[in-house]
Amino acid sequence: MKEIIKAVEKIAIEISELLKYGDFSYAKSSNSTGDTQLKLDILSDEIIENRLKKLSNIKAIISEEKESILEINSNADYIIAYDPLDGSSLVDVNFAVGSIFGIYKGSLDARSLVGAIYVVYGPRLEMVVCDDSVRLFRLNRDNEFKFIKNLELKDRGKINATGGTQKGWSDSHRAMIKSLFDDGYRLRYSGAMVSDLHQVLLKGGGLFSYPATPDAPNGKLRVAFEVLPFAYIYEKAGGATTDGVNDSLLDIKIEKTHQTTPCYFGSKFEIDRVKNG
Ligand code: AHM
Ligand code: MG
Repeated sequence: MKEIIKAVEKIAIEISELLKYGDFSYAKSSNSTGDTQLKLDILSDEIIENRLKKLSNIKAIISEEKESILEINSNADYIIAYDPLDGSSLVDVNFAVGSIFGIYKGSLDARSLVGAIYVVYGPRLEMVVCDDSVRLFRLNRDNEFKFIKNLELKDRGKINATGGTQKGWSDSHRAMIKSLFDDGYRLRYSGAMVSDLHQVLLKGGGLFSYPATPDAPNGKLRVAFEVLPFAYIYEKAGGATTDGVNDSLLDIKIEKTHQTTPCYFGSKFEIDRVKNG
C-alpha cells in the first residue's frame, strides 16, 4: 500500500505539471463510454500506467480510458482501477479536476477494496488517502505531500450537489432535492465529481447525487473507477452511500468494467432522506 501511495504522489505531481502547461485540445479518439478524449486524458492515462507498471505488487490496472484490463504481474495482489483525469471537460475553463484510484486486493469486487486515493488539481495540489482512516495531504514548496488532517463527515451537512439532466429527474428525486433546498441547503456543483465530493467532504457533509434519467438510465458515473473508490472513502469518513436501491454503493456487483450506476454520497442524515423519501 505504501508503495502505491508513493507512486500516486509522483503521478499527481506529473499530471499537475501536464495540466499547467500541456495542450488541452481534443484527440481524435473516444473512450469505452463514448466520451471524446482530450490529449490530456490520454497523456494522464500514460503517466499512471507507466508509474504503476513499475510496481511489483500490481496484478492489473483498469482505466476509464482503456477498453480492457491490463495484466501486469499475474502473481501480485493489487488491482488498481482509475480515472486518470476526472472532470477533464472543465480543463478549458480552468476548474479544479482530479484523478481517482480504487485499490482492490485479489479481485475486482467492491468488497475487495482495501483503499482508495484521489488527487485534486486545484490552486493547490491535494491528495486524500483512505485505508482505514481518511487523510488529507497537501503539496508543500519542497514538492512533498504533507499530512494536513483526518477527514470526517458530520451527521448532517448543508451542501446539495445535484447532477443529471434535471428534465429527466423522477418525481421522487425532484421532491427529495427540493425538500433539501427548502430546508436551507446550498447548491454547489462544478461538474467534476472529484471537486464536488471533495467540497462536501471538507465542508463536513451534505449530499452529492447523480440519479438515473431517461438519457442515462444507469446514471453516468462509472462503478469501478469513480463510484466505488468514493463510496469507500465516504463510508470510512463516517458518511453513507446508496444507488437508490441498495443500502450501500459497496453492495453493487461489478459485471462489466465500464458499468455505470446512479449514485448518492453524503452524510448519514441526507442518505436516510434519499432512502426514505
Ligand atoms: P469524466 O470522467 O469523463 O470527466 O466524467 C465524469 C464527470 C464527473 O466528474 C461529474 O460528476 C459528471 O461527469 C458531470 O456530469 P454532468 O455534466 O452530466 O453533470
Ligand atoms: Mg470521471
